[in-house]
Amino acid sequence: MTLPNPKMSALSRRRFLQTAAATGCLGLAAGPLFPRAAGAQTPKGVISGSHWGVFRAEVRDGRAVAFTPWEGDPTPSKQLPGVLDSIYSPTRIKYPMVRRAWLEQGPGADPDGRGSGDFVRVSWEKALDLVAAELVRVREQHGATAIFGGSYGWKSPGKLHNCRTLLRRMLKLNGGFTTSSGDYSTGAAQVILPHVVGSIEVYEQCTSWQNVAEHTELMVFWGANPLNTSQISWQVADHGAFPGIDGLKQAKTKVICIDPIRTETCAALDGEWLAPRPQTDVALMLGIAHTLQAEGLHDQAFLDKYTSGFELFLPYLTGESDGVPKSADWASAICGLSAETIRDLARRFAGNRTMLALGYSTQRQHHGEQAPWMLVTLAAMLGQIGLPGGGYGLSYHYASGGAPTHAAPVLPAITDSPGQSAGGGAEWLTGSGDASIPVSRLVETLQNPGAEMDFNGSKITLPLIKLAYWAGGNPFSHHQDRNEMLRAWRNLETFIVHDFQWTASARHADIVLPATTSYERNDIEQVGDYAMSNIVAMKQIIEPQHEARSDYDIFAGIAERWGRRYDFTEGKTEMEWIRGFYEAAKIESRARGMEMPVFDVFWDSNEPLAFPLSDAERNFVRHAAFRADPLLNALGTPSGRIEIFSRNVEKMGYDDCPPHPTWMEPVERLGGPTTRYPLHVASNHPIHRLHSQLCGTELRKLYEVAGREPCWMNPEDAAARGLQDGDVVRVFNDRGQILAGVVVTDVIRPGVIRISEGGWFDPADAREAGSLCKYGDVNTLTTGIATSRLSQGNCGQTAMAEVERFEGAPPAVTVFSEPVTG
Ligand SMILES: Nc1nc2c(c(=O)[nH]1)N[C@H]1C(S)=C(S)[C@@H](COP(=O)(O)OP(=O)(O)OC[C@H]3O[C@@H](n4cnc5c(=O)[nH]c(N)nc54)[C@H](O)[C@@H]3O)O[C@H]1N2
Ligand SMILES: Nc1nc2c(c(=O)[nH]1)N[C@H]1C(S)=C(S)[C@@H](COP(=O)(O)OP(=O)(O)OC[C@H]3O[C@@H](n4cnc5c(=O)[nH]c(N)nc54)[C@H](O)[C@@H]3O)O[C@H]1N2
Ligand SMILES: [Mo]
Repeated sequence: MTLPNPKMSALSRRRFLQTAAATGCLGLAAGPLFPRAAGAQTPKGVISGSHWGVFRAEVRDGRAVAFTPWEGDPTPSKQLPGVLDSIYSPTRIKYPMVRRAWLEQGPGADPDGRGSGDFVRVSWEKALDLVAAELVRVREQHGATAIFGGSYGWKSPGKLHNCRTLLRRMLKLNGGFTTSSGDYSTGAAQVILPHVVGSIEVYEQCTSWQNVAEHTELMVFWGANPLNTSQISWQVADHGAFPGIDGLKQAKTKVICIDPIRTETCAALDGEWLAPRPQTDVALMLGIAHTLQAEGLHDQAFLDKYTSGFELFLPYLTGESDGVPKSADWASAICGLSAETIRDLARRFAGNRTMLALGYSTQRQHHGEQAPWMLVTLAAMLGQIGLPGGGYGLSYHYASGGAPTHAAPVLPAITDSPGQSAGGGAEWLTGSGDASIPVSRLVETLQNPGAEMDFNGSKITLPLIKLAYWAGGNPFSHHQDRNEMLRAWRNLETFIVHDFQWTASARHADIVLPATTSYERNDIEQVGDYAMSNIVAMKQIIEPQHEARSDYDIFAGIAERWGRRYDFTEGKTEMEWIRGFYEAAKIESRARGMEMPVFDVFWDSNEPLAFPLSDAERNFVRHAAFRADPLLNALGTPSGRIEIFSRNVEKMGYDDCPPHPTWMEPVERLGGPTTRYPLHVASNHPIHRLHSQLCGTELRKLYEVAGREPCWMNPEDAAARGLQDGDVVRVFNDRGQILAGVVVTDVIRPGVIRISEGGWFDPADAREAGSLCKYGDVNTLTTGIATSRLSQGNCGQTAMAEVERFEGAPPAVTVFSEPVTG
């Protein structure tokens, strides 16, 4: 079965089994699971949920007027007002639209004209006829794999209206599609870490925040900023990381932040700020490891008992194998921290109970496999993995990892295999012989159909793609090297997009279908990707706006044109699906001694349904079981241990991913030997957005500078270019050029600028790849190369550029209004 939630379902299922066992033993009582006492006054508003958390919506005259955070949310996201605004923003797509050239001349017509905004409004009947017929045409002419249905992205949560799953469900009825594997978040880490620790690790539960507050003496946030990135979750956010951070503050835990930016987390915890050159973390880690070994501070007993291959890594560390000792002095020359600082870090890591909390940016870079591998190696040398408050955690910054897991059942979800949920699907529906590519390699695929690509020990033949279909993602935001992408996109005959916003992807589509927001339909979801604290009704708040339809209805309409509507819907209504998911969870729950209320009581209560938390979970320690018994609880690696040297990776023979953690120069970096541009571009995750989501809302007023995306600069770099706060600048390199607005600040390291990912791509001339982006899409500057042949991940954090004042009157930003339509 394809798991509907690529990020969390593996975790949820495994953790469920563990918590089920734990609470079963404790015999947690059944009983009323609603937090509010009977008779207490219920706050006003319809309960619903989103990536930003649970909230109540007030509606006046059919219009949503306020989203108020749920009282159970410890730290509501400041982005919530933008979520409300997104329903009514001027960027809302109102009607089905077709690009004029495509409509008049057919698929593939004038591909350079994509993005110039010449759309024709059509009826829903016409739009669905066109899509249904085009999918059949492409399948018949080129085979089903010529349809790309990867559709990666941060679609809204909800067990039913999962537009990515629904898209695949529909495409399967047409005989299949090419899909994608992995994600843009942890593309490198999730492929290398199974070789190292036997699981993807990046989405696994961390040692609980409470345990950390109690036991950790030194907390290291290494390229991790939970106070920003925990605002959102893949499911409905619980925001459990915020009380977690508070706990550290109260415990007065010593904090070190290794980051080119003095982050919110660093400021709030009064952390010590160390700012090495970006993309040099592996060298820094090696310098620390070398010091540990040279000074006998490493834990040989731990290495002997729990790891394999340290003796094969050691000659590299000492320089015996290549003549280059990876000493603190060596590391210092690369990363820019002093050798004394590096040695001091080694001594402090070893002398304290230390937790290494790594974010994802250090692996979203060229050779991004190495940083997580080396961090695990460093933690293994420190010997604290599996001890309270020690070791490493790879999701303290993501979706509130570290917030303990409640004894909740797993809510089932709609699957991409029609018929399956009704009890076993027909084999021809599921076995469609689909092709699959690593998620960030679509541009390469469009340019090189038939070519072979290495991927994690196997060879993939890149399929010929003629049609791409996206629902719930924004590739013209998330993919790197925008101009190369524009050129590759010309090989597509048809690009279809569902969205509710006129994103750059919608603007570059041939057929645009207006989707509802979550707030215009009913759904159900779990609260907290890790916490699983509640099940919440995501209730419909208002009627669909303009002509918007839910993705579900759109796909059902397409299937209907093939005479397959019933196969898609299984004859169920929206509420029947939701009720079915709930009932299944109720049965699972009962098996664990908990009685959930009947569905109608839950739905009508207008309250999230809370689940209990055991003391064992509250005190969860990652890898404690492995430490207690490494034979019984062996890791899923060939040796059952932490693999500092991997025979499997060795067998693959990739020159860009050797069999032990290794420092390799990225294609470009600050201070790099062959790098042409002087400034590193940090494309952090935005403070006031979820990627590109909400960029079209009033929240932009909080951060835009002269109407553009902000570009943070150190005073030194600004002065060297005669720039001041508020200046409009051109940021450029060989790949592209964008406008941005200067923010001079000393919270950023000299030599680094920050332009957050997700700014809407707004080309001055859409017909010309390479033209100026007027608003500030940072992916116009980043490199599209892969991390390595092992994982083929994206390198969103690999970019060098120059900044200069923009002379003359800057062109008006046009991306935040509807395109010109006929
Ligand atoms: N340079 C650089 N690039 C990066 C990153 C970086 O750090 N640096 N980060 C990467 C990462 S980690 C990620 S996850 C990606 C994110 O990339 P995306 O997930 O593609 O970005 P979003 O802006 O969240 O796009 C989601 C889109 O889905 C739409 N949507 C939401 N709900 C629905 C729905 O119910 N139906 C339909 N039809 N549409 C819906 C939204 O309006 C929005 O346009 O970006 C990646 N790109
Ligand atoms: N507000 C908000 N929260 C989000 C998201 C969002 O769009 N907005 N997106 C969500 C998603 S999908 C994901 S995958 C996660 C992403 O989570 P991350 O990938 O961890 O987030 P980033 O902001 O890319 O980077 C985290 C920190 O790494 C630092 N950094 C950048 N390059 C380097 C480097 O080379 N070395 C070191 N040591 N530090 C470096 C940055 O300055 C930043 O403070 O966030 C999630 N949370
Ligand atoms: Mo992500």
